[in-house]
Amino acid sequence: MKTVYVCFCTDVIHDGHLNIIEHAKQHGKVVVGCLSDKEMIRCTKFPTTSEEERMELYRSIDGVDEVVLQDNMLYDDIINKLHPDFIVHGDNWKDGPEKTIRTHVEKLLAEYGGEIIDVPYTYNENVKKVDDRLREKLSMPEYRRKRLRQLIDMTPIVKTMEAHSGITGLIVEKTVVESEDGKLDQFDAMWVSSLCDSTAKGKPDIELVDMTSRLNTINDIMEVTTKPIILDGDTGGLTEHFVYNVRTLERMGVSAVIIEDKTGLKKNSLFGTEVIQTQDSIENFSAKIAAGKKAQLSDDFMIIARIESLILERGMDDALERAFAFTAAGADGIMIHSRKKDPAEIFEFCDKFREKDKKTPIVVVPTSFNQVTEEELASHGVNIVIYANQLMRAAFPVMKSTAEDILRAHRAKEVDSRLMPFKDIIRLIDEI
Ligand code: SPV
Ligand code: MG
Repeated sequence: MKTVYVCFCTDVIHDGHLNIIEHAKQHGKVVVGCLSDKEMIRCTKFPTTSEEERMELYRSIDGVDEVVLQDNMLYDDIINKLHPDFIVHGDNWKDGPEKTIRTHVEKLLAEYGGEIIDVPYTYNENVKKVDDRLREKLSMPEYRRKRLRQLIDMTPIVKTMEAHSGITGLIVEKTVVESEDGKLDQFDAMWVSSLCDSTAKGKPDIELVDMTSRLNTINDIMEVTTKPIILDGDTGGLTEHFVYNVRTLERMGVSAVIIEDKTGLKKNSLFGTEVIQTQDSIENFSAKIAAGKKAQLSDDFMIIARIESLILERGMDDALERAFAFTAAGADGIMIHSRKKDPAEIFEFCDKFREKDKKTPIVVVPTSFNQVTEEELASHGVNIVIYANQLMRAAFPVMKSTAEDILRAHRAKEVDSRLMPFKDIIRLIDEI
């Protein structure tokens, strides 16, 4: 009896999956692999059911003889263990990002004479409906909100990219690449930066763009994406206002708000001591955190305390004292910021914090110490890395030079080669 292997990475079974099993059955004993959470997050959609529930679901399909866990999206573990004679997959993996996985599998099978069977992908109304439903489910507040905490537990480091509009949200949502280890990779979460949200509106980053406007930006992003959102909440404003905003944010499905321990007119941290900035007292800021936590209704929402001691050159001891005080006041995480060119002080903070606190998530924003890798940060106990402004900063110079070149040429032909083709825009934006 030959062994036929099929990998599933879905929470819902539709006609397409059943069709694959039908094909697989004809070639021998059918073993279905359930792609592990960790790998599913990196290459496809976020799971809305547990590994155990998915395995149970696959076991219930007629024609499935055995279900195993697959812990490597490239199939190495499965191929080494099972030596399947055939691997059956929808032929959609012949193109697009998944092509790299198919090439890898083909190479592994060739070593012992195994074969790939590509089954024509099932495109019909039912399959589309199931896929759409799953996407919609992921965008619902209760799913989106808890996803950040789930990611902290499931991934070595939560890779977060800034989004300040629907279109930048779509880029964070949909960008998938083949990474160095040959696997696919994508961003886990989105940061709605005060700097980028303000800049997109042509305004300075001084809490001038009010919460109503920030909520509109979040809503634009939420309309077209499913990934979790971390809001840059500036100072959190007055405690009396912050408590209302916490309720609004959690109701919308935002996963976390990060508030910084500054008071008075807030200026961007990257100015450091070049401008006047006042740090809040430990007592006041702790009281703001505690009030926010008391107001919160769901268990999932996170209030993360951002410490500005290193930015304002108040020293490591002050940063650590604040970190422990804010955690004691109820903060669900600590963001430590620095504008040094190298990450030494960030590493020192993380190491010292982790000596006493092994669990509270640490967030960092490597804008100025940008040589640091995600792996290095994770090895110092960092849980969330935020690329806080790169999409905005990438777009601006190109838009400016395009405007200048059209002005100079008195026509648009000269800039055409650098523009995105219309059909790519259509592909990026889904139609219902
Ligand atoms: C932001 O993105 O608005 C931030 C991070 O607050 S920083 O600009 O580095 O202060
Ligand atoms: Mg900010």
